[in-house]
Formats: sequence, C-alpha cells, structure tokens
Amino acid sequence: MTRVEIKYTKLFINNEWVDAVSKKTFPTINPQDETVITQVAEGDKADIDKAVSAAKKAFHRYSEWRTLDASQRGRLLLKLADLMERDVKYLAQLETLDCGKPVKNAENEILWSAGVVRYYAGKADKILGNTIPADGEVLTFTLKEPVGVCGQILPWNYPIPMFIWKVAPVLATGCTTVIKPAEQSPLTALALAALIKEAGVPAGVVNVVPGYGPTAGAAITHHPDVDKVAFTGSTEVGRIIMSAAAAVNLKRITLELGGKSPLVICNDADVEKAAILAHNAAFSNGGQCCVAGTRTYVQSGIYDKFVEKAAEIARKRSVGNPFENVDQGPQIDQDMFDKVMGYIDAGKKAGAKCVVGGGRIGQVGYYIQPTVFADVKDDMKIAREEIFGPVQSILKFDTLEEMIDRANDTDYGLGAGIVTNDITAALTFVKHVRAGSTWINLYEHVVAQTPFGGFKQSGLGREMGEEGIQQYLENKTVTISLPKKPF
Ligand code: TXE
Repeated sequence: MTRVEIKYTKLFINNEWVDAVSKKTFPTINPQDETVITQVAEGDKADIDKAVSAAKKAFHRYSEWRTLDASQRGRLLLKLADLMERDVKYLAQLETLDCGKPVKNAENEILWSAGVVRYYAGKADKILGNTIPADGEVLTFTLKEPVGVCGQILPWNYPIPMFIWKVAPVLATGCTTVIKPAEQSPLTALALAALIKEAGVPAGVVNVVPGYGPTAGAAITHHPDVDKVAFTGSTEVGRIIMSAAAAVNLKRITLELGGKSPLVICNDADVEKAAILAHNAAFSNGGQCCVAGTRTYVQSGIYDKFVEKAAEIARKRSVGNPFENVDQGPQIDQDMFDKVMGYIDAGKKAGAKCVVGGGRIGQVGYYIQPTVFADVKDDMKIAREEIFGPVQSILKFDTLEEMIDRANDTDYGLGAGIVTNDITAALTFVKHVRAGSTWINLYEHVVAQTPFGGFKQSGLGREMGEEGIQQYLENKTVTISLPKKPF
C-alpha cells in the first residue's frame, strides 16, 4: 500500500487549524481497501458560524482584503498556481488515496486546475462596469462589486478542480468564502487551504470546514450572513439548497447538478474513432462525471459495428490499483458502489443486452467492471437516471429529427455531443438540443475560458469563463445629477 503523508485534518478557519467545537471527528475511507485513512475534524453549525464570522470580518469595508488592489489579488492567484505546480506530486497522491482516481489523472487535474487559477488571476483587474447614456440630466455608470460572503459546497468526483472552480472566482472578485468539501474527499481541500495561506491570502478570506451535508452543509445554506451559495452535487440536494436560500435571505445561488448527456454517432462517422470518443465520454473518471456521455445514440447503419467496437475497447480498459498505470480505480464509496451495481442489475432485468462487464472486481474495494449495455430503450432506468459509474448505454436511432426529440426527453441538460462530418446535421443538433455545453466531433472539452453549467434540472448559472465571474459580482448603478446635458 502506498504511504502518503497526511498533514492536515483540522478545520481551517481564519488561517488557523482548529478542532471542531464539538471535538467530533469523522473517518475518511480509502476506496481501494475500505480502510480508514484518517479521522478529520467534523464541522457542524457552531463551526460554520465561526467560519462565516471570520469571512464576514475579512469582507469588512476597511479590511486588508477589501483595500487590496485588484492587481494584487491577481498576483496572489498566480502564486497559488505556482504552489499547486510545486506540490503536484504530493497533491496527486493525496487525491488518489482519498478518492481512488488514477494518480496520472489526478496530476493532470491539478495542472489543469492551476491553469484555471491563472485564468482568474488575469481577470482580477479586468472587472469592468459600464457607462450608460441614461435619460435625464445625469451621468450614470455601473460598479461591479463582490457579492460578499460565499458558502461553497463541493462534490467528491473532482475534489481539486471543484475546489478551484469555486475559490478562484472568489479571490479574483474580492469575495470571501466558507468551503465545505464532500465528506468522502476532504483531504486535498485542506492541503489547498494551506497553499492559499502560504500564497499570502489574508486570514478569514478562505475558510475550509469539512463535515456532512445535512449538518455543516445545511448550516451554510441556512446562514443569514452568507450572500451566495455555489453548489456542485446532486439535483436532489440542489433543490434543498434552492429552497433554503429562498426561505432564509434569498441568497444568490449557482447550482451545478446531475446529467444524463446524449452523445450521437451518425452513419458517416469513422466507427473506430467514434467508439473511442464515446468510450472516453462514458468512462472518464470511472463514469463519476456530471457531464459523462452516458446515452450513446448510434445511427442504425453503423449500429452493429459500433457495438462490437465499443465492447472491444471496454474489454481492454484496465481497472485496478490507482497508484499504478491504470485507466480506472475504485468507485468512491460503498453507497455509490451499491447504487451503480443496482443500476447494472436494473439494466439486465429490463432486457438490455450486457455485452461487457456487469459485475464487481474482487471482493475488497469498490471496483466495478467497465460495463456496456446495447439495445437500451429510452424508457429503461439506465437510460433515464444518472448512474455515475462505469456504465455505457447504447441506443439505436434512425433519423436526426427523431434523435433530437429523444436526446431532449430528459429532465437534465448539462452536455451533448454529436459525431458527424455533415456540418448542417451537427449544427441542427446543437441548435435544438437543450444542454449547457455541446460538442461536435469531440466530447467533454471543458476549459477555463468557456462557461459551464446546465439547462433544465442540471443547474442554474454558469461557472468559468466571463459568465462564471459575473456570478460573484453585484451590479451597482451610480447616477449623478448634472447641471446640463451633455456635460
Ligand atoms: O451527492 P450530494 P452524493 C450526483 C450523482 C450521485 C448523486 C449522489 O448522481 O450519484 O449525486 O451523490 C453536500 N445541504 N452527483 O450523495 O448528496 C454533501 O455533503 C447542504 C453529481 O455525493 O448532492 C456534499 O458536499 N449540503 C455531481 C455535496 O453536497 C448538502 C457530483 C454533494 O453531495 C446537503 C456528485 C444538504 N442537505 C454527485 N446534503 C456533479 N454535478 O458533478 C448533502 N450535501
């Protein structure tokens, strides 16, 4: 078993490491062998109160943070990116230990996340208002101001990228935050908190409080001094967060929720290339990806050949110890393992053809065989619900118009892709499919410059890109009386 030093297990409040007020701790589990990695301080309402009050103080009008030049906030972000790159090996090992993803993938995610930090570093001193030709004898302009104290609730599937998606716009805009990592994967969030302190971010600006959703998470969403909540997780909890925000103080919310994204392969596609693309779309991160292309729609002319190829590729996918050179490690925890196995069972019972996989691997650890179902029908559970595991569902279609209706027949709307050389067909599809990110002849191209988020029940608002930064800003209109116009 690979040994990774665990440096931080306490709450990070006001740039200090502290025990929970209750002194309680909770275990974080190694998904490889189901053992306890370590105990982590368990935050609850009292700790969230402390963290929010630190974040509020740091946001006070004359604080060090509020009076810092915007360009200096950018420099802090640049420093953070450098520190992440300095520690990439250590952070990757810690991430792999805590959530089971292959260490080479963890490394790529950290380097990619450092790029996101640099993107936001560049944005810090380019947050611009407008001058407006308003009616009347006035001069009018807008000020873009930080939204205030944020509460940010993270998932476990991409702990480092999700932490960065949340914290980077906070630092770029001059907000402050209380972050609650997922209970399954708290360790890298704490390690990143240490780097934020080392970069020189003042006390109270970023606070990290591990704990459970219904306790620590709910304390954030119900806190009257939290001005905005940013959440990534299930649609079910997204609903809870939206109603808490409505009930308490109408805090701003951005929600990045589940998906059941279609990837459409047309008759003119190169079958081999398309099958590889579809495989990666479905199986990346062990299928634990909100935008995974889990409904693979294949046109009837190439359907049989495609299924054969998809099966061949899935059979070769290497699954095992994530510290070794594998494509896939274990799923995150027992709950997700049981949930995914339940869906595989449901697919078999509903009459879908299981052409590869369909079982667990070994008896210890949450390893699941890459599984491919063919002949899946639109009304089957595996075609309707988010599985969040290594399962690809292949469905047949005849015409593009029929396809668009079927692609849209879902409550979700996060991603969608099409593989074809027919540009008219591709653009017709992307125009009519109701999804936040669409891709033509590639899939899951997610970068700092482009907004990411969902239509329908896949979420609210966008992260990344210009739209992402606007979610952390309030717009203030300033109107000045003038003696005459034009002045
Ligand atoms: O999510 P939860 P879970 C989907 C995926 C998965 C399902 C369940 O389908 O199978 O969600 O996963 C916190 N108030 N996604 O149970 O419960 C919780 O502590 C405030 C999609 O892990 O939504 C954690 O920090 N917070 C997804 C975070 O919410 C609460 C990523 C996510 O947990 C809370 C993960 C509450 N009442 C799962 N209850 C994506 N969009 O990428 C829980 N939390």
